[in-house]
Amino acid sequence: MNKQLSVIGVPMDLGQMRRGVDMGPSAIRYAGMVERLEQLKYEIEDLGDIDIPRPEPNADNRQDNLRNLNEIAEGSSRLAKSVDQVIENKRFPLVLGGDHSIAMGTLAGVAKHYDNLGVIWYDAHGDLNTADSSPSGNIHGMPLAVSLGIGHEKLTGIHDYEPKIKPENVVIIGARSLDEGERVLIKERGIKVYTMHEVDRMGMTQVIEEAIDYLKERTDGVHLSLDLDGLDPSDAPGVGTPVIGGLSYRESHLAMEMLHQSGMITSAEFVEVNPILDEKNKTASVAVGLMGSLFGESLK
Ligand code: HAR
Ligand code: MN
Ligand code: MN
Ligand code: MN
Repeated sequence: MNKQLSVIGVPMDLGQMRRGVDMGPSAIRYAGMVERLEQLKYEIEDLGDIDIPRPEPNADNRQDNLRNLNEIAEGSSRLAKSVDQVIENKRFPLVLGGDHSIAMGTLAGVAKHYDNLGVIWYDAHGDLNTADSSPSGNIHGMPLAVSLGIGHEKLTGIHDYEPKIKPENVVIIGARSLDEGERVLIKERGIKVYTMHEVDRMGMTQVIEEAIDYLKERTDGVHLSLDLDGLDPSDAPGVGTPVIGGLSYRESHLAMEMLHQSGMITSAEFVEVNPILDEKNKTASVAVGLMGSLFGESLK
């Protein structure tokens, strides 16, 4: 793994309705991220936080069932530039959210450096909605669709190219809350999904082994987009849209260790940590624990 990490915070809360997720980057840093990774002999540069535009207070600010469209597009484009530069500098981008809408910007900055970027989407949700299929108008439920080139052009065109990724290069893990339009898209585009049903039947070991084999064949880099709500709310309570029946801390920890051993992860983001909804920074600490495993901590 690239031993030079650049950390980018993205205090974005415009992709959903609960305030507080903009403090996610601070909470993760406060939970000891830098110290944890320095122990693993990484050289870490913290680039601070991306400046996110603020909409007019109390305005509904919705166009075409897309809340805060312009502000999110602008914030994402700033993030994309920063991530792009990090990779240009031959460093590993580690992005801290913020709600999951930031993945549009992260992937925009990452994907142009690869012919076939793979994506592991670790999440309770598919994030495959469009303005038409979205039950909420919340853009954090859309970033995977947008990155596939499906959605409003102000979003699909972030960083001036599209699509960012191909459906056959995506693996979703932990899904247990999929909207009807998302199910249709998954079938139509042939996206590989391990729902909680498959994780329960096969076990995380086999799920990750298969995901690694699948992506190894077809990709030249893999981005990990880890939404903390992929974990069960008992392990990660500080998220805006918790769904019971999720992945345990232990399963997630194992998944991260196996991904480390595969050596295939080339960029990562940890999103949806909301310290206001959290219990004593537990979810941020879980995020840092998972980073420890992803970047090579072991017991021996
Ligand atoms: N699918 C629902 C929607 O589009 C809920 C999405 C919740 N999304 C996240 N990101 N927390 O995974 O509104
Ligand atoms: Mn570049
Ligand atoms: Mn998500
Ligand atoms: Mn989610």
